[in-house]
Amino acid sequence: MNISSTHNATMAWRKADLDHHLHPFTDQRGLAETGGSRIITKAQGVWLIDSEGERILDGMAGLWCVNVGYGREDLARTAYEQMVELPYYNTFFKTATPPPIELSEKLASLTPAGLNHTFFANSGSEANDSIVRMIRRYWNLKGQPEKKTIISRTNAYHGSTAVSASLGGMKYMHEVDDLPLPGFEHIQQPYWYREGGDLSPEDFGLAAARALEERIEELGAHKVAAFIGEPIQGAGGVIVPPATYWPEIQRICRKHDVLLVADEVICGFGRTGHWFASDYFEIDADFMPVAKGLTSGYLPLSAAMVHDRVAEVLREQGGEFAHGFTYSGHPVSCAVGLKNIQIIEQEGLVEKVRDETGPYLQGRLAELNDHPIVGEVRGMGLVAGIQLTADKATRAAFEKEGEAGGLCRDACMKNNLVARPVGDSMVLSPPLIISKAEIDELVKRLSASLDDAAAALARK
Ligand code: PXG
Repeated sequence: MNISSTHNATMAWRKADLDHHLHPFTDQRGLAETGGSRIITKAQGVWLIDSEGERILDGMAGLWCVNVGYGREDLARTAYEQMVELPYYNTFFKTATPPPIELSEKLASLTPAGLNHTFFANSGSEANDSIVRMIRRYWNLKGQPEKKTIISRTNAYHGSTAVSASLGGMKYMHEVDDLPLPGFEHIQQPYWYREGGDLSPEDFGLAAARALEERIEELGAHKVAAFIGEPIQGAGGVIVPPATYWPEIQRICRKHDVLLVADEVICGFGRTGHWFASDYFEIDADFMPVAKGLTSGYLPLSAAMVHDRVAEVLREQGGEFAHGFTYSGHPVSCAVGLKNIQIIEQEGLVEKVRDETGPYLQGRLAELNDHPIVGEVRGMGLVAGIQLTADKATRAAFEKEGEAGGLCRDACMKNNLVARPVGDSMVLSPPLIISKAEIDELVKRLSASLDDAAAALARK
């Protein structure tokens, strides 16, 4: 196609998109007013290509998911071959197909000790909905039907269905349709930079964890079913809890007989330089939802991992668990998941992130600490948050929350870098195959975008 015909195609797609396509998490009128969507047509490695032929560095791996990078023909071949062999069969009525069986066996060996049972779904939200149903079922079977409340944190993200958004602690999501549903409570998040005040990070980590114990005691432990948390909050702004946080949460859950859910939808499959962040934080979870990096986003698939101690009750005493989806254990998604894990293993991507590219990215980003509007760089492996601040000494927020992040995002877009603002933090989560040279390019573009954002703020 020549330049004008590619441009005409872009305009036609944009118009049809605006006329007919309702986007997730999007102000549709605002989208129209700013000229419509950027149309991504191709991708290779860490690079996206749009319908105008621009090359964009994807610092977010799609939505935190394309761990093995774009353009993997072996994943496409696996999907093709499985579709030809057996495109679909269900796992409901005493049948199974080989891919979900093999993938569940593989996941049992990869995930932390005891998480040996998999329930498949299609998204992180569905995995979390399924876990809520299993938690409620578990306590019913244990003869404690009053134990139903689930405690989460403010600014947590666990999905977008009515139940998973209730688990989440995003106020602006709750405001959409009067969530959370009854039975979901939220405590403080372990966000030292914004909420730690004068406490050291370690003391604040303990205090934030003890908010769980206080809430359990307020509600009565006999009413509290479970606690859910992302080991590192992703969509909330890449919030890495102080080292004191998770051991204390673990202690409190065990003491009060409260089940623990570690939401690894973002952290899983090498993102932090470990197979799971639970390995690093030594979280001994009863449930662990995974999605995203499970297939590197090539096909939708999620898994609710269930610990032996819970599965035993559900399996031995439960009878039929009346829950499931048409596509639970979809053979094509599961075959792609297996192949994706094989790629991560064969290419040593987890070790590469842990020993090479993770420390390299974190080190290069730490240089941005000197930037006038950067308050803190935090992260682990290939996930990072760059906290913007109006005052480095007092850690003060900008007057208009989100303005600095928005300006920085716009500058990143102009500089052909995908980085996401969360309030006034910029977050990054590039594909795990990113090279050191590409990390240099990413940091160069981000640094230029921070300059642009600081200049725009100064003009205001
Ligand atoms: N748990 C966590 C920790 C997540 O990050 C979900 C569950 C839900 O997964 P599904 O597959 O239902 O989307 C997520 C998803 C963002 C963004 O902009 C983050 C997510 C999804 C969409 C956008 O940061 N996380």
